[in-house]
Amino acid sequence: MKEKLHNIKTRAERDVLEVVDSSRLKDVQVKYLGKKGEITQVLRSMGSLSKEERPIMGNLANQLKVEINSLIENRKLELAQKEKAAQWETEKIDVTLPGSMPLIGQNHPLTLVMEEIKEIFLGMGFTIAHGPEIETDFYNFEALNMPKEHPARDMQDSFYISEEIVLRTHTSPVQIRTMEKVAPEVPLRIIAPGRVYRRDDDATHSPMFHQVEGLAVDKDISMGDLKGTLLLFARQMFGKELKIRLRPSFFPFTEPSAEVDISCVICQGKGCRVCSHSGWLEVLGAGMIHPKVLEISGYDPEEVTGYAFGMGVERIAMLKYGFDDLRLFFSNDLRMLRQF
Ligand code: 2NL
Repeated sequence: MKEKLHNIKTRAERDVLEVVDSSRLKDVQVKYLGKKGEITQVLRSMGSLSKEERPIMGNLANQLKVEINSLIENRKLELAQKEKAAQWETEKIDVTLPGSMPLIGQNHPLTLVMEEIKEIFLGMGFTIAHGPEIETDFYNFEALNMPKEHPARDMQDSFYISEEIVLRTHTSPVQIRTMEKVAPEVPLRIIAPGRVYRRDDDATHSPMFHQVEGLAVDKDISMGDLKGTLLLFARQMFGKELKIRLRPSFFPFTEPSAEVDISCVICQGKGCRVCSHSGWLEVLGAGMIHPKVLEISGYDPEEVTGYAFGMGVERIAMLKYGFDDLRLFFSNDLRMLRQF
């Protein structure tokens, strides 16, 4: 039996050393120390020994059991270390590699221009007014002196939700709503920036675009106040030396009405391709608020007067940044957006 134990010891030592994967150590443990393992069987067969031999062999077998157990435990630690080292090798991080830059967003050029326009008018004492983008026929057309069959409605072909509900075609309804709220109090000076919608789609028209309208209502507001305000605006927006001119025009909601030009920002009025060799660029529409519009908004046109103006933000941004196609603003092209 002594020999048998010796033989078990030799094989167990070899088996433990041959294991290279810690999950296989369990097999060795079962083979020698398990319920049906070799040592267990030896211990069970003690019955066949003499009284004198039994404790000696029992002792030797138990000792061997402890030895094999510690062989397995040591091997287990050794393999765990090796496996950890191998894992470190494959998952090694090179801390000297350059990091990956997080994508940092920036304002859209239209947002920048919109902010700039707002800042200029805030600086002149205007406040900012907002209103719904889905409007009633009354606020979008009727209150602006454009009754149902008025031909001016054709120029603002609209998106109708129902017969009485439209996507606003300008931000004028915001101004009507504000006047209704404030009237008959004066002075009133507001701008109404925001998205507007028209059934148009080509290189210079988008079905959604941005407008800033503005108005002032007070006793004795004149066309001179309008011209002075717009000159200050144009000079802050495009340059100190710039000139403006007003040409007669027509809008149903202003009387008299004017188109407002600025001297060409490209050629300073000498004439170039951008201004079609005229020296002037059209940037705004404006006029004195029609008495009917004042009246429907709650003001007495005998007591107060007012001017109003409107501009397309895309048009201003195209001139400021030299864009030739308005669709660039809405195509989400990072090559363009990253330049701002
Ligand atoms: C343009 C022309 C304009 C107005 C807008 C306005 C608003 C009220 C009363 C009277 Cl509540 N007028 N707005 C007046 C003249 C011109 O816009 O070319 N916009 C892009």
